[in-house]
Parts: sequence; C-alpha cells; structure tokens
Amino acid sequence: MENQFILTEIIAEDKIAILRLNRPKELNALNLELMSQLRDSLVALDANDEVRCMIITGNERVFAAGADIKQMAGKGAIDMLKIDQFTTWDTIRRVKKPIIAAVSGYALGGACELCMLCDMIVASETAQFGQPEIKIGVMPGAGGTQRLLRAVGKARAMEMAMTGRFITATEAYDYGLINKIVPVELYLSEAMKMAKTIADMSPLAIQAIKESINEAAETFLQEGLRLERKNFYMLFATEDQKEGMSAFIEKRKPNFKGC
Ligand code: DAK
Repeated sequence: MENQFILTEIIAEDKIAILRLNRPKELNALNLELMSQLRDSLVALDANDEVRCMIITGNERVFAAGADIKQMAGKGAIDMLKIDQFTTWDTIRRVKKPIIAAVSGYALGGACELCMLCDMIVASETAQFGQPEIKIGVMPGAGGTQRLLRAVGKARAMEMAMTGRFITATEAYDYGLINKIVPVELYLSEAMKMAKTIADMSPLAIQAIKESINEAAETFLQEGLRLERKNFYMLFATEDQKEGMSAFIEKRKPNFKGC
C-alpha cells in the first residue's frame, strides 16, 4: 500500500512510464500523501535508466479536482506555512526527464497547475481546465497565477482566476495551454505515442532542451511563485476561506463577507 495513490506502469520496450493518480472516489483530489507519492515516484523514475519519458494521467472522468479541500478546510495560515508543500512541487519541477500530462475530464486548481508543471499536455475532448480557487475563498497557490499567465496571457489568466470558469479542451487548445485534443478513447495512447517519439531521441539532448526552455520560461518565475504562495497562505487567515471551503463540503452557496 506504499503507493496506493499513484499506480506506476513501466513500458520497458518503449522506455516510458505511466503514473496514474488513483483516488477515484475523491475525484483524485491531491492530498498531501498523493503529492508526496507522486514526487517520490517521479524522482525514482528520473533516476531509472529504463525510462526516458513519463506520463501523468488520471481516469476518463477526471484528471484531478485540485488540492484536497477537506484536508485544507480547517487550516490556518500558520498551519499552511508549516506544512509548506512547495518543496514537493519544486522537486517535481526539477525532474530532468520530460513529463506529459494526459488529461480527460476535470483538471482543476492544483491539478491544472500540475499539468502546467508538466512539459506537454494531451487532452481528451471532455477535458476541462480551471482555477476555481476563488469560489472557495482563496486563490491559486502553485503556479496558477504565474504559469497560467505565461501560457494563456494576462486577460485570460485574469478571467480564469477571477471567475473560476472552467475552459473546454477546445478553448485550452486555442489559448495555447495544451498540445493536442483527441477523442476520449485515444487520449492516453496519443500521449504514449508522443512519449515514445521523445524516448527514441537522444536523452541528453531532450534533457538539455527541457532545461533550456524552462530556463527561458521561468526567468522571474521563482519570485512570482514566492509571492503567489505567500498570498495563498495568507488567505487562510481569512473567514472567507473558512466559509468558502465549508460551503463546498456542506454543498451550499458560500456567503463571502470580505474578512
Ligand atoms: N477536494 C476534496 N474533495 C473533493 C474535491 C476536492 N478538490 N473535489 C471533489 N471532491 C469530492 C466531493 O466532495 C465529493 O465527495 P462526496 O460528497 O461524495 O463525499 C466527490 O469528490 C464527488 O464530487 P462532486 O459530487 O462535487 O462531483 P460533481 O461531478 O458534482 O462536481 C467538480 C465535480 C470537480 C466540478 C466539483 O467536485 C468541484 O468543484 N470540486 C472542487 C474543485 C476545486 O475547487 N478545486 C480547487 C481546490 S484548491 C499549493 C499546492 C496546491 C494548491 C495550492 C497551493 N502549494 C504548493 C502552495 C492547490 C489548491 C487547490 O487546488
């Protein structure tokens, strides 16, 4: 049961690995344990000579519905600072081998941010991306104001983060957030095809490309991420965060008071 939330399959002949997020009843909500297991699995595969490209996926209904709201709901700002998950996310960011997100259904909040931490995104026609944190009284905290801005531009990032609207696969493709849209039954095989193409290339050249493109995309990003994280944790000092997350759990409309 060590990795119950991440199911890993290595396809040795193709030199690729598939990591499946596995909390289906909770719509793959990214709790702390799942994120730690994902980090550990990716780090192990990064060091595994049999593997040259990784795919992170969920299931047909959902990639993941974001961080686990039930785990966060009662936390205050200091609790969040003490837990600080940023090192987990930063470790994933530093994985040298390419990572493809294969997305069907919802990729929301931290899951949309996880997709953006990956290097490429293959989506099914049913995929929906969003940063709905505003609806539960907080804000994106793991790149959703930083990488999203870089991926889709200011106006679209503002709209997505301020209204929480989910965008369709077609919109995500038009915005430049994702690489491909394919029918639902093909999203994983299409990602595997892409992974295999990459795995057949020189692994050193692939890693150099990943490092170089990320360097260009991420200059000034770290400062932005620090500010975003500070603000995200700070919001756990508000009543609106308690109200927003309780309302989600109690399945009612939140009443935000601005305090
Ligand atoms: N957390 C916990 N449980 C969740 C969940 C979530 N994010 N999303 C869904 N669930 C649970 C529901 O509570 C429900 O549980 P039961 O009632 O059956 O016990 C079950 O999954 C099925 O969900 P629904 O009944 O709601 O299913 P629907 O099809 O009606 O709706 C939905 C699907 C995805 C539209 C809806 O569930 C939804 O809106 N979910 C919440 C989406 C959301 O707000 N996500 C953002 C969460 S905040 C950071 C790292 C990460 C983050 C921040 C910082 N650092 C490193 C600093 C990330 C933050 C977030 O992602």
